[in-house]
Amino acid sequence: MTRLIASVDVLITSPSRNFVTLKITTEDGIVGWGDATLNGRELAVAAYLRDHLAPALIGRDADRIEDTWQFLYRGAYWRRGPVTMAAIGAVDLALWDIKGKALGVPVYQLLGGAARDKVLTYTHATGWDLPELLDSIERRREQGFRAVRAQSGVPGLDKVYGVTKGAASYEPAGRGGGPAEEVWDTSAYLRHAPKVLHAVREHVGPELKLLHDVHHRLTPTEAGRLARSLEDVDLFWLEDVMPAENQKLLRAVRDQTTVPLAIGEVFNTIWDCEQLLSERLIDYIRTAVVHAGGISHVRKILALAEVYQVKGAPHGPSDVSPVNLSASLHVGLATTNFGIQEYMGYDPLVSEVFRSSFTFEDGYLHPGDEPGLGVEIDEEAAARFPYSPAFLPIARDLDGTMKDW
Ligand code: GCO
Ligand code: MG
Repeated sequence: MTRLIASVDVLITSPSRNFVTLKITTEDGIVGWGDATLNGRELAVAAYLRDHLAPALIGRDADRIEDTWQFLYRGAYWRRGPVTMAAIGAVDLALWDIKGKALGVPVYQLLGGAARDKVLTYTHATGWDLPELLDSIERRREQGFRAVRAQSGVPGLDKVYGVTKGAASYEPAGRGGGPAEEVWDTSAYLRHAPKVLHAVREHVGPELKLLHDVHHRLTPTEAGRLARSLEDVDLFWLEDVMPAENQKLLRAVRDQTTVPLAIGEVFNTIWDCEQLLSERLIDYIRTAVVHAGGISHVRKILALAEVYQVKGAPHGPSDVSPVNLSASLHVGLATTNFGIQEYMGYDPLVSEVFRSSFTFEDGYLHPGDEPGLGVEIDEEAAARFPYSPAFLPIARDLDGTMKDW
């Protein structure tokens, strides 16, 4: 029996921020949804899907997920890279959604069934100064979170990526015609961050899991120093201490500290992760499901990670859509070496467009038991929120040199 793909459509909608969504419809009327959002480069993925993949997908058998993945990956010849892999990931998600709906089961059942009852999650807490940060952490705890990523401002700097001043809500990409510029001072950060994280641990007590994201900014020497100064804080992880592509240099950090390290949100294939996993330079691999070729490919990354006792902890900020979050939760529920899922919640406008069946309770998420991925898109609502260009910021050193942000 074959279930042929009848149409492939790309929706771009902006309920509070831009999302690209793929819709695949089969000849027997099943609709599968995929997320294709790549923050700040949305239209590149939309064009890749619309102009290059859609024509080749029509008439193919929607049930052949693995074959379609290989067809798109190997067939492109120009492989890897975030745009290609997000586009393939979107198709993969939509096909898993279709298969679940066709069989009447949630996707996690197709992945071997639940390997745990619920998926541990962490969220973000930010504050420009310590009182604001502690306040933000308390609010997260009251919401039920058991794990919190803590980020603060740095004295002397005007802005720090991911840290909001006052009550402003978090949104990394700014609307407008180009990126906002931030000035960065590594010395000031290295003087300040350990004090803040020690004070946070003292305030919250031993139970709460604390995470911190360095966002690629340090050299191995600086990263080693920071990690050593944080040994007593008992971090759940220290994330992206260095630019993620400098893999062999991570050994220098690893040899100096027992703080668990997490890396990989900018990776998109198993080949990007291979050295970090096989040399066990990290404890958590952060590839987002959609950005790393979808469920089919991320399962392979996690299988490789399992060999080295590394856990999956997919990137899941509010700049990937509920379709991706849901896919991540199906993988999380069904994969033994899954550690934690990032979850920042969504602006209320997002739920006008994306009707999701995942649930949050007491610090854990569950994808729900709807057939497929469990997220439906209201296309009329989506049309009310047109795309508007947005850019991720850039950072410069005090002397004006471009810096990893
Ligand atoms: C995280 C990330 C995000 C990314 C953002 C880029 O750990 O959640 O570092 O804040 O920077 O998703 O679009
Ligand atoms: Mg990060």
